[in-house]
Amino acid sequence: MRARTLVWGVVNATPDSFSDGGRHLQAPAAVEHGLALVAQGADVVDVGGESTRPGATRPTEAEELARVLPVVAALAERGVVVSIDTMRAGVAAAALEAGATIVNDVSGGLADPEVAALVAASGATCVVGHWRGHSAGMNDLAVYDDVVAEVRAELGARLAAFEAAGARPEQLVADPGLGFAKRAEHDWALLAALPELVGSWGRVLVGASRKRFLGALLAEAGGRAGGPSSPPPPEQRDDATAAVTALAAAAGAWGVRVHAVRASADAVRVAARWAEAAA
Ligand code: PMM
Repeated sequence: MRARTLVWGVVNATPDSFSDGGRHLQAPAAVEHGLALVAQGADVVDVGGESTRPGATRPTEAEELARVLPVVAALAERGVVVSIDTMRAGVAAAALEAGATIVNDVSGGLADPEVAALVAASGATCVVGHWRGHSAGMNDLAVYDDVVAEVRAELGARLAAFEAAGARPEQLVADPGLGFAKRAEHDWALLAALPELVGSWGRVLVGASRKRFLGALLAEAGGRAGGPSSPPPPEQRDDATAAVTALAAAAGAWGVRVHAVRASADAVRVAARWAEAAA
């Protein structure tokens, strides 16, 4: 039987995160939020200190470390499986030292080439994302003739670079990078190709939670009775996110990364039971 899709809960330890408005800026509040996500069914808690919101400016490495390390250490201490969401090898190394066991690099090692060597040396699981450039300019890079073919080729090259640096294929998880240098039509095309991506890479993580393409969908005229005519705010995109989770799980996703855990935790269990009955 295929393993159940894992649910990653997001803890954004950033002052400018679009999705939680910086409510978890203080380490104790972020830790409490992470523990609450585990209680709601998260298998992994993903801690990040750099907002990747389109147009966001980057924190210094020292700022990023100060935001994430206390949160990573406290959650790991409580037995939580912690992932560090960072594009910096220095931050990833310190987080692994503090008890994280997974590195989540949305840039797939492009922002900092040292990440691949660190992953190889540490043996940690690593999410390798498809990415074309930092948030400040990424919308200009959302140009594709065939988004699925280009993401497959570009992300395939990043996975190969990790292996060339010494990482074992079993350590790596591929992520198509929804919203990273992608417009809504690109995100939908990649989701539609998920079975094919899973066929190629085995372990695929999907990060659709609260993203712009879901806001745009919900704002479409006739999208839903009584629905909004402009994109609803991020925290009103959680039902649509849970729908993506169910479909991603049915398509064989290894994991989903979400802000609101409970509905997705239920959705992956429904999908697993459904698959079991169909087997
Ligand atoms: N998206 C964001 C941040 N980290 N990590 C992975 N692996 N995949 C994603 O799609 C992803 C990510 C941006 O969303 P947020 O600011 O709401 O956390």
